[in-house]
Amino acid sequence: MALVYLGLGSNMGDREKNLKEAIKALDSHEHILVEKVSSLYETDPVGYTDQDKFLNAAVFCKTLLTPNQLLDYLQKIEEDLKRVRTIRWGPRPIDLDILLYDDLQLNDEPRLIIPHPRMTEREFVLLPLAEIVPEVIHPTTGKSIEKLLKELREGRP
Ligand code: A4P
Ligand code: MG
Repeated sequence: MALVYLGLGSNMGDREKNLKEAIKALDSHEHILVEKVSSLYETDPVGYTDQDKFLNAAVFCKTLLTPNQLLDYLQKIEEDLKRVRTIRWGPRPIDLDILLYDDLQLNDEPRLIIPHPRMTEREFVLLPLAEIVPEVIHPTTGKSIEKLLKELREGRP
């Protein structure tokens, strides 16, 4: 089984419910086992800032799915939640990203890049992840999640 770390975000509708439904959908897959779920963190929007605050979380799972199969399933969950609640072109009710998949480094641009290319620059990713798995090593930098978070906060590379 592969050990995978996912980032979750929602800034539309009932954000807590969206995150919980996404986690329930993950756990309902016969080849995904949800092992740890972080707290939910309210965060200011990064990037396109003219939108509502996010709730972010991280999840540690074990899975028999390949990275591409896992991405397909995450996108199915996104679609299922979107179909119920999205306003066209508005913020999305759920964003599910594969942050890490074992110590795999994969660049199948643009469909799938692992580790997630922006994760080391984003506190809303590292903070929930550091809560559940501070010791896990980010394979591209060789640094632990805890160390990456500390460096980001101190403004170091
Ligand atoms: N894709 C490539 N690699 C991956 C991966 N490792 N995991 C592709 C998931 N998807 C991956 O994603 C666009 C495409 O990325 C997918 O079709 C997939 O094939 P998307 O979720 O449709 O679009 P997006 O969310 O706009 O892109 P992305 O890259 O997930 O956006 P970001 O950069 O993650 O930004 N501020 C706060 N506070 N909290 C947030 O959660 N999220 C974003 C989204 C911006 N600001 C935020 C937050
Ligand atoms: Mg995404």
